[in-house]
Amino acid sequence: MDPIQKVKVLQKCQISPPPDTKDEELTLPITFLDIPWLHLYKMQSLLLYDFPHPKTHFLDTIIPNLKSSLSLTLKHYLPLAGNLLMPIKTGKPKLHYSLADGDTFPLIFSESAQDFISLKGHQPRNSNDLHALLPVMPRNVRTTSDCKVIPLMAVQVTVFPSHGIAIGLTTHHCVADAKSIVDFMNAWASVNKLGTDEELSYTNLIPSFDRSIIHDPCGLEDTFWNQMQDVLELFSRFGSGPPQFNKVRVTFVLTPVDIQRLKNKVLNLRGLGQQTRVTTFTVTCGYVWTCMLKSKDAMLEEVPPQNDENEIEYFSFTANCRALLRPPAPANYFGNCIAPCLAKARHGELIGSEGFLVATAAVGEAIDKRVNNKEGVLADAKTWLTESKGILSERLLGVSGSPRFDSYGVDFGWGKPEKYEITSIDYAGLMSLIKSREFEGGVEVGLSLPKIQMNAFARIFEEGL
Ligand code: H5L
Repeated sequence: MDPIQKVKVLQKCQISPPPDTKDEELTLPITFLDIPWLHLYKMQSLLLYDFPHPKTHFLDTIIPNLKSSLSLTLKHYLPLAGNLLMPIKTGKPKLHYSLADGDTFPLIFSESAQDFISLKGHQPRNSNDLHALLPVMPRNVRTTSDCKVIPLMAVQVTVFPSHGIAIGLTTHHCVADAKSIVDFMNAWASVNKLGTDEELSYTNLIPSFDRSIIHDPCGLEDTFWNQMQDVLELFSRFGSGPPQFNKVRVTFVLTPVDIQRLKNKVLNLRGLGQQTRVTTFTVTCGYVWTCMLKSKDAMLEEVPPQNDENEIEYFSFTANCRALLRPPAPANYFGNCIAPCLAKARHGELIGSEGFLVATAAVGEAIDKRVNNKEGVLADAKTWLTESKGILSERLLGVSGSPRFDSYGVDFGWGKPEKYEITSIDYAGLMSLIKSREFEGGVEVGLSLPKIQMNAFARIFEEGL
């Protein structure tokens, strides 16, 4: 496999909110909903745009516009210019922005000679090729006498002269979930396109940082702190450490027709009176989960051991719980407001003739348990983390992203992105799931797998549709 491609760095900038920003300082406590994500410091995504202009246009117009629009957007998204303050001995971590401390947002501009047309495609691509387009965020910016100062976000904008622009983000998950990050990108893009932040207030893209709406009457904060050690290894895998290279990435598109076909299959397979949640999300996840397990088995040179059939396989994802809290959090709540969900079933059942039904039903049950809990979404929150204790990562597939968010709406004035990739799926057993660029009601599934397994997966996936 080739090494990571190189880019030429053109400029390294530090962007500050504009001088007329009202707050010179902002501190936000870490809530219990942030705690599970405190160790995922390398969430990464990439937006690719067609840009049929020479490099001079990028240098003279695009760079100055992106700098001033980012500054104007940070006025509303101050925590992203700040840091996570992680106490070394005692005390609680917090998010903190301070003008006096000189807090700024890192923005890098670079140039690449890679083949842009190939990078933006769906076909198998070397996973290494995308990583040069993502900013490396230092683990700590500095250490003070009592805490580590940990950066929260960095952006790299790369020009492919006469072909394209890539915007790569590296984000610490403790500051925001996917909904908040997609809102921020839509806000920045809107300010860049229109040259003003005045329109933001009409679009629900002005974030709310009000932590008082996250009630914790049952002491979940203490519970989560105590339980985190037990699941640290598993949770940290999904966005820390080095990416596992020697992989290929492929995007699989499910059109509304494919999705309807999958829904019909479940409806035909399930018994009369059997209640299975049949939605785009459940059938897509159920289908990819079973194809993934079959592709793993297809790579085994020998017949798997008998008891493999009885091993429990797990499928993890999250539910947006803004509307589910009592009282609900606003849709523009900026931070983490997601609840982990875990589906499980026996290996033998999942790869059997009714495996797709079993998988879809298990995903649906995990949603019902959390989202439709009559006692409220937080009713069983004490078990959210311990549910995952002891799970082997080889038996776990997770989801990053969501088709509910407008990833392809991020228009900086150059049209909608040609491609949106969640690149952090290279770190662990993850699939990405976003709404389709081309098909209203369709989805894009991103996978990063060793080449032999990807070939097996692609064959099984196509045959089963
Ligand atoms: N639009 C359209 N239809 C809707 C909508 C909507 N907004 N809402 C409900 N519906 C209708 C549809 O008819 C649905 O049916 P169908 O899908 O078949 O058309 C139906 O209602 C059911 O939808 P539902 O949402 O109630 O149920 P689902 O589809 O079974 O989904 C689930 C359940 C719990 C998953 C869903 O409700 C949900 O919460 N989704 C959001 C999950 C979420 O927030 N995920 C993100 C986690 S954080 C970075 C790189 C990566 C990341 C971060 C970075 C990644 C972070 C994360 O992944 O750089 O910083």
